[in-house]
Amino acid sequence: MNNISASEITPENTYLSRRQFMMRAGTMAIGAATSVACREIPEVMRGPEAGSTKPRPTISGTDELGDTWNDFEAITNYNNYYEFTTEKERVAALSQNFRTRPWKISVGGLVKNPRIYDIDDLIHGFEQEERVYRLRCVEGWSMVIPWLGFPLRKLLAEVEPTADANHVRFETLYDPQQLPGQRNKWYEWPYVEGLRLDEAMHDLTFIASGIYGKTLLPQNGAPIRLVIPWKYGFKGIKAIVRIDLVEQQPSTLWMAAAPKEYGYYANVNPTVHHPRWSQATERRIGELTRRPTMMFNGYEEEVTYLYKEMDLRRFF
Ligand SMILES: Nc1nc2c(c(=O)[nH]1)N[C@H]1C(S)=C(S)[C@@H](COP(=O)(O)O)O[C@H]1N2
Ligand SMILES: [Mo]
Repeated sequence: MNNISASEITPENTYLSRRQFMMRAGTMAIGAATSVACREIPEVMRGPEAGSTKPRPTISGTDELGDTWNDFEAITNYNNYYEFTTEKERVAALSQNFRTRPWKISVGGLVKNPRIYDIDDLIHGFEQEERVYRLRCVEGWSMVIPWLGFPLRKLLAEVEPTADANHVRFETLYDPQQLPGQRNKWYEWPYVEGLRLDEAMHDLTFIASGIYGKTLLPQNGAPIRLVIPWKYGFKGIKAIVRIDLVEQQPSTLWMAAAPKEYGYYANVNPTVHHPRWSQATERRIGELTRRPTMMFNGYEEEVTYLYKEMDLRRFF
Protein backbone atom coordinates (compact mmCIF):
# COMPACT_ATOMS: atom_id res chain seq x y z
CA MET A 1 0.00 0.00 0.00
CA ASN A 2 2.91 2.34 -0.40
CA ASN A 3 1.72 3.88 -3.61
CA ILE A 4 3.74 7.01 -3.84
CA SER A 5 4.20 8.70 -7.13
CA ALA A 6 7.49 10.20 -8.16
CA SER A 7 6.18 13.71 -8.43
CA GLU A 8 4.86 13.74 -4.87
CA ILE A 9 8.27 12.65 -3.60
CA THR A 10 10.48 14.99 -5.56
CA PRO A 11 9.09 18.45 -5.17
CA GLU A 12 12.28 20.20 -6.10
CA ASN A 13 13.47 18.05 -8.98
CA THR A 14 10.51 18.79 -11.16
CA TYR A 15 11.50 22.38 -11.65
CA LEU A 16 10.45 24.85 -14.27
CA SER A 17 11.79 24.51 -17.77
CA ARG A 18 14.53 26.89 -18.77
CA ARG A 19 12.19 28.70 -21.14
CA GLN A 20 9.62 29.26 -18.41
CA PHE A 21 12.33 30.39 -16.05
CA MET A 22 13.57 32.98 -18.52
CA MET A 23 10.04 34.24 -19.07
CA ARG A 24 9.57 34.53 -15.35
CA ALA A 25 12.83 36.43 -14.94
CA GLY A 26 11.58 38.83 -17.62
CA THR A 27 8.24 39.45 -15.96
CA MET A 28 9.80 39.98 -12.55
CA ALA A 29 11.34 43.24 -13.71
CA ILE A 30 7.99 44.44 -15.04
CA GLY A 31 6.35 43.34 -11.80
CA ALA A 32 8.69 45.54 -9.79
CA ALA A 33 7.95 48.55 -11.96
CA THR A 34 4.17 48.19 -11.68
CA SER A 35 3.92 47.20 -8.04
CA VAL A 36 3.09 50.70 -6.87
CA ALA A 37 0.36 51.07 -9.45
CA CYS A 38 -1.02 47.70 -8.43
CA ARG A 39 -1.60 48.91 -4.90
CA GLU A 40 -4.15 51.39 -6.25
CA ILE A 41 -6.34 48.54 -7.44
CA PRO A 42 -8.82 47.66 -4.71
CA GLU A 43 -7.45 44.37 -3.55
CA VAL A 44 -9.50 41.28 -2.99
CA MET A 45 -9.32 40.62 0.70
CA ARG A 46 -10.14 37.78 3.00
CA GLY A 47 -13.40 37.21 4.77
CA PRO A 48 -17.02 37.67 3.89
CA GLU A 49 -17.12 41.47 3.83
CA ALA A 50 -13.94 42.18 1.93
CA GLY A 51 -13.71 38.84 0.15
CA SER A 52 -15.30 39.75 -3.11
CA THR A 53 -15.13 42.20 -5.92
CA LYS A 54 -16.70 42.20 -9.32
CA PRO A 55 -14.60 40.37 -11.88
CA ARG A 56 -12.58 42.75 -13.95
CA PRO A 57 -10.03 42.52 -16.69
CA THR A 58 -6.91 41.85 -14.78
CA ILE A 59 -3.29 42.72 -15.29
CA SER A 60 -1.80 41.73 -11.96
CA GLY A 61 -1.93 42.63 -8.32
CA THR A 62 -0.97 41.47 -4.88
CA ASP A 63 -2.62 39.38 -2.23
CA GLU A 64 -3.52 40.86 1.14
CA LEU A 65 -0.02 40.03 2.39
CA GLY A 66 1.55 42.08 -0.40
CA ASP A 67 2.76 39.18 -2.53
CA THR A 68 2.47 39.46 -6.29
CA TRP A 69 0.09 37.15 -8.14
CA ASN A 70 1.79 34.43 -10.11
CA ASP A 71 1.61 35.08 -13.81
CA PHE A 72 -0.93 33.35 -16.00
CA GLU A 73 1.85 31.46 -17.77
CA ALA A 74 3.05 29.82 -14.54
CA ILE A 75 -0.44 29.04 -13.23
CA THR A 76 -1.38 27.31 -16.47
CA ASN A 77 1.88 25.45 -17.14
CA TYR A 78 2.87 23.95 -13.80
CA ASN A 79 0.06 21.66 -12.72
CA ASN A 80 -0.79 18.57 -10.75
CA TYR A 81 -3.39 16.49 -12.56
CA TYR A 82 -2.77 12.77 -12.32
CA GLU A 83 -5.60 11.92 -14.70
CA PHE A 84 -3.31 13.23 -17.46
CA THR A 85 0.23 12.75 -16.20
CA THR A 86 2.36 13.03 -13.09
CA GLU A 87 4.68 15.43 -14.93
CA LYS A 88 3.62 18.94 -14.04
CA GLU A 89 5.00 20.60 -17.15
CA ARG A 90 3.17 18.24 -19.51
CA VAL A 91 -0.34 18.61 -18.10
CA ALA A 92 -1.12 21.72 -20.16
CA ALA A 93 -0.27 20.10 -23.50
CA LEU A 94 -1.91 16.75 -22.71
CA SER A 95 -5.18 18.25 -21.46
CA GLN A 96 -5.93 20.69 -24.29
CA ASN A 97 -8.58 18.52 -25.96
CA PHE A 98 -10.43 17.68 -22.77
CA ARG A 99 -14.16 18.17 -23.44
CA THR A 100 -15.84 20.46 -20.92
CA ARG A 101 -19.18 20.71 -22.78
CA PRO A 102 -21.74 19.27 -22.51
CA TRP A 103 -21.20 18.91 -18.75
CA LYS A 104 -23.58 18.20 -15.92
CA ILE A 105 -23.03 18.30 -12.17
CA SER A 106 -25.27 16.36 -9.85
CA VAL A 107 -25.71 17.70 -6.34
CA GLY A 108 -27.51 15.27 -4.08
CA GLY A 109 -27.30 12.85 -1.20
CA LEU A 110 -28.65 14.16 2.10
CA VAL A 111 -30.36 17.27 0.73
CA LYS A 112 -33.93 18.51 0.45
CA ASN A 113 -33.61 19.58 -3.19
CA PRO A 114 -31.31 17.28 -5.17
CA ARG A 115 -30.46 18.82 -8.53
CA ILE A 116 -28.62 18.18 -11.74
CA TYR A 117 -27.14 21.38 -13.07
CA ASP A 118 -26.01 22.13 -16.55
CA ILE A 119 -22.57 23.67 -16.20
CA ASP A 120 -23.51 27.01 -17.74
CA ASP A 121 -26.56 27.38 -15.51
CA LEU A 122 -24.39 26.62 -12.50
CA ILE A 123 -21.62 29.07 -13.40
CA HIS A 124 -24.05 31.86 -14.21
CA GLY A 125 -26.52 31.00 -11.47
CA PHE A 126 -24.40 32.77 -8.86
CA GLU A 127 -22.69 36.12 -8.90
CA GLN A 128 -19.14 35.77 -10.20
CA GLU A 129 -16.52 36.90 -7.70
CA GLU A 130 -12.79 37.20 -7.87
CA ARG A 131 -10.79 35.75 -4.98
CA VAL A 132 -7.03 35.98 -4.70
CA TYR A 133 -5.79 32.98 -2.74
CA ARG A 134 -2.47 31.36 -1.96
CA LEU A 135 -2.26 27.75 -3.16
CA ARG A 136 0.16 25.58 -1.15
CA CYS A 137 0.91 22.11 -2.51
CA VAL A 138 1.92 19.43 -0.01
CA GLU A 139 5.06 18.95 -2.13
CA GLY A 140 6.36 22.30 -0.87
CA TRP A 141 5.66 24.80 -3.65
CA SER A 142 3.08 27.59 -3.74
CA MET A 143 1.47 30.23 -5.94
CA VAL A 144 -0.84 33.23 -5.62
CA ILE A 145 -3.84 32.79 -7.92
CA PRO A 146 -6.70 35.16 -8.81
CA TRP A 147 -9.68 32.81 -9.10
CA LEU A 148 -13.10 33.56 -10.52
CA GLY A 149 -16.19 31.77 -9.25
CA PHE A 150 -18.57 31.62 -6.28
CA PRO A 151 -18.49 30.37 -2.69
CA LEU A 152 -19.63 26.77 -2.33
CA ARG A 153 -21.96 27.77 0.53
CA LYS A 154 -24.32 29.41 -2.01
CA LEU A 155 -24.73 26.16 -3.91
CA LEU A 156 -25.21 24.17 -0.69
CA ALA A 157 -27.86 26.64 0.47
CA GLU A 158 -29.78 26.02 -2.75
CA VAL A 159 -29.94 22.24 -2.30
CA GLU A 160 -30.49 22.48 1.50
CA PRO A 161 -28.53 19.83 3.38
CA THR A 162 -30.69 17.80 5.77
CA ALA A 163 -29.94 17.56 9.51
CA ASP A 164 -28.00 14.29 9.16
CA ALA A 165 -25.54 15.65 6.55
CA ASN A 166 -22.08 16.02 8.12
CA HIS A 167 -19.69 15.94 5.16
CA VAL A 168 -19.55 16.88 1.49
CA ARG A 169 -18.10 14.41 -0.99
CA PHE A 170 -16.79 15.56 -4.39
CA GLU A 171 -16.04 13.45 -7.43
CA THR A 172 -14.09 14.10 -10.65
CA LEU A 173 -15.30 12.87 -14.04
CA TYR A 174 -14.49 9.21 -14.69
CA ASP A 175 -13.56 8.77 -18.35
CA PRO A 176 -10.40 6.75 -19.01
CA GLN A 177 -10.71 7.51 -22.74
CA GLN A 178 -10.08 11.17 -22.08
CA LEU A 179 -8.25 10.78 -18.81
CA PRO A 180 -5.65 8.09 -19.46
CA GLY A 181 -4.16 8.36 -15.98
CA GLN A 182 -7.32 6.68 -14.74
CA ARG A 183 -5.95 3.42 -16.15
CA ASN A 184 -3.20 3.57 -13.53
CA LYS A 185 -4.19 0.84 -11.09
CA TRP A 186 -2.26 2.40 -8.20
CA TYR A 187 -5.09 4.78 -7.51
CA GLU A 188 -8.78 4.33 -6.82
CA TRP A 189 -10.44 6.35 -9.56
CA PRO A 190 -12.27 8.61 -9.89
CA TYR A 191 -10.52 11.25 -7.78
CA VAL A 192 -12.63 11.87 -4.69
CA GLU A 193 -12.27 14.55 -2.03
CA GLY A 194 -14.29 15.61 0.98
CA LEU A 195 -14.87 18.37 3.51
CA ARG A 196 -16.66 18.53 6.81
CA LEU A 197 -19.92 20.43 6.28
CA ASP A 198 -18.81 23.45 8.34
CA GLU A 199 -15.58 23.65 6.30
CA ALA A 200 -17.60 23.43 3.11
CA MET A 201 -19.91 26.21 4.32
CA HIS A 202 -17.01 28.54 5.19
CA ASP A 203 -17.03 31.63 3.03
CA LEU A 204 -13.44 31.07 1.85
CA THR A 205 -14.36 27.69 0.31
CA PHE A 206 -14.77 28.40 -3.35
CA ILE A 207 -15.94 26.83 -6.59
CA ALA A 208 -13.72 28.23 -9.34
CA SER A 209 -14.62 28.50 -13.00
CA GLY A 210 -11.93 30.96 -14.03
CA ILE A 211 -8.49 32.46 -13.45
CA TYR A 212 -7.37 36.03 -14.25
CA GLY A 213 -10.91 36.80 -15.35
CA LYS A 214 -10.78 34.11 -18.05
CA THR A 215 -12.59 30.79 -18.30
CA LEU A 216 -10.72 28.00 -16.53
CA LEU A 217 -8.42 25.97 -18.77
CA PRO A 218 -8.45 22.15 -18.66
CA GLN A 219 -5.14 21.93 -16.80
CA ASN A 220 -6.55 23.96 -13.88
CA GLY A 221 -9.69 21.84 -13.53
CA ALA A 222 -12.20 23.08 -16.12
CA PRO A 223 -15.09 23.42 -16.16
CA ILE A 224 -15.20 23.75 -12.35
CA ARG A 225 -12.95 22.84 -9.44
CA LEU A 226 -12.82 23.30 -5.70
CA VAL A 227 -10.44 25.72 -3.93
CA ILE A 228 -9.90 25.65 -0.15
CA PRO A 229 -7.06 28.10 0.47
CA TRP A 230 -6.10 26.99 4.00
CA LYS A 231 -5.67 23.34 2.96
CA TYR A 232 -3.05 21.59 0.86
CA GLY A 233 -3.68 21.81 -2.86
CA PHE A 234 -4.72 18.18 -3.29
CA LYS A 235 -8.03 18.92 -1.54
CA GLY A 236 -8.88 21.21 -4.48
CA ILE A 237 -10.46 18.58 -6.71
CA LYS A 238 -10.71 19.34 -10.44
CA ALA A 239 -13.35 18.67 -13.11
CA ILE A 240 -16.18 18.00 -10.65
CA VAL A 241 -19.24 16.06 -11.86
CA ARG A 242 -20.80 15.08 -8.57
CA ILE A 243 -21.28 16.59 -5.11
CA ASP A 244 -23.00 14.57 -2.40
CA LEU A 245 -23.94 15.45 1.15
CA VAL A 246 -23.17 12.44 3.31
CA GLU A 247 -23.31 11.39 6.94
CA GLN A 248 -19.90 9.72 7.34
CA GLN A 249 -16.48 11.08 6.49
CA PRO A 250 -15.85 9.88 2.93
CA SER A 251 -12.72 8.06 1.84
CA THR A 252 -10.62 10.04 -0.64
CA LEU A 253 -8.25 9.03 -3.42
CA TRP A 254 -5.19 10.13 -1.46
CA MET A 255 -6.29 8.57 1.82
CA ALA A 256 -6.84 5.27 0.03
CA ALA A 257 -3.44 5.47 -1.68
CA ALA A 258 -1.33 6.43 1.34
CA PRO A 259 -3.29 6.96 4.57
CA LYS A 260 -0.23 7.83 6.65
CA GLU A 261 0.76 10.56 4.24
CA TYR A 262 -2.46 12.26 3.23
CA GLY A 263 -5.05 12.92 5.90
CA TYR A 264 -8.64 14.00 5.48
CA TYR A 265 -8.14 17.46 6.95
CA ALA A 266 -4.89 18.36 5.16
CA ASN A 267 -4.75 21.80 6.75
CA VAL A 268 -1.57 23.66 5.86
CA ASN A 269 0.50 23.44 9.03
CA PRO A 270 4.24 24.18 9.21
CA THR A 271 4.58 22.15 12.44
CA VAL A 272 2.98 18.92 11.22
CA HIS A 273 5.34 17.32 8.78
CA HIS A 274 4.67 14.90 6.01
CA PRO A 275 6.38 11.58 6.90
CA ARG A 276 8.97 12.09 4.18
CA TRP A 277 9.54 15.84 4.19
CA SER A 278 9.21 18.95 6.34
CA GLN A 279 6.34 21.38 5.82
CA ALA A 280 8.13 24.29 7.53
CA THR A 281 9.01 26.13 4.33
CA GLU A 282 7.87 26.41 0.74
CA ARG A 283 9.07 27.64 -2.61
CA ARG A 284 6.84 30.30 -4.16
CA ILE A 285 6.92 29.64 -7.88
CA GLY A 286 8.95 32.43 -9.48
CA GLU A 287 11.14 32.96 -6.41
CA LEU A 288 14.59 31.58 -5.84
CA THR A 289 14.67 31.08 -2.08
CA ARG A 290 12.26 29.28 0.20
CA ARG A 291 9.96 31.16 2.55
CA PRO A 292 8.36 30.06 5.83
CA THR A 293 5.01 28.30 5.51
CA MET A 294 2.24 29.99 7.47
CA MET A 295 -0.26 28.28 9.77
CA PHE A 296 -3.41 27.54 7.77
CA ASN A 297 -1.56 29.07 4.81
CA GLY A 298 -2.04 32.54 6.30
CA TYR A 299 -5.80 32.17 6.87
CA GLU A 300 -5.45 31.41 10.58
CA GLU A 301 -7.71 34.22 11.76
CA GLU A 302 -10.53 33.06 9.54
CA VAL A 303 -10.47 29.31 10.17
CA THR A 304 -8.95 28.49 13.57
CA TYR A 305 -12.40 28.27 15.15
CA LEU A 306 -13.22 25.27 12.96
CA TYR A 307 -10.60 23.16 14.75
CA LYS A 308 -11.01 24.21 18.38
CA GLU A 309 -10.13 21.38 20.78
CA MET A 310 -8.92 19.21 17.90
CA ASP A 311 -5.49 17.60 17.98
CA LEU A 312 -4.14 18.78 14.62
CA ARG A 313 -1.44 16.10 14.73
CA ARG A 314 -4.01 13.37 14.93
CA PHE A 315 -6.43 14.98 12.49
CA PHE A 316 -3.82 15.90 9.90
N1 LIG B 1 -8.95 15.54 -10.25
C1 LIG B 1 -7.79 15.99 -9.75
N2 LIG B 1 -7.78 17.10 -8.99
C2 LIG B 1 -6.61 17.56 -8.48
C3 LIG B 1 -5.39 16.87 -8.71
C4 LIG B 1 -5.43 15.71 -9.53
O1 LIG B 1 -4.41 15.04 -9.79
N3 LIG B 1 -6.64 15.32 -10.05
N4 LIG B 1 -4.22 17.34 -8.13
C5 LIG B 1 -4.36 18.16 -6.91
C6 LIG B 1 -3.10 18.77 -6.47
S1 LIG B 1 -1.97 17.71 -5.76
C7 LIG B 1 -2.88 20.11 -6.54
S2 LIG B 1 -1.49 20.81 -5.84
C8 LIG B 1 -3.82 21.02 -7.25
C9 LIG B 1 -3.06 21.80 -8.31
O2 LIG B 1 -3.91 22.73 -8.94
P1 LIG B 1 -3.34 23.56 -10.18
O3 LIG B 1 -2.73 22.61 -11.16
O4 LIG B 1 -4.52 24.31 -10.74
O5 LIG B 1 -2.30 24.49 -9.61
O6 LIG B 1 -4.89 20.31 -7.85
C10 LIG B 1 -5.43 19.25 -7.09
N5 LIG B 1 -6.61 18.70 -7.72
MO1 LIG C 1 -0.49 19.05 -4.61
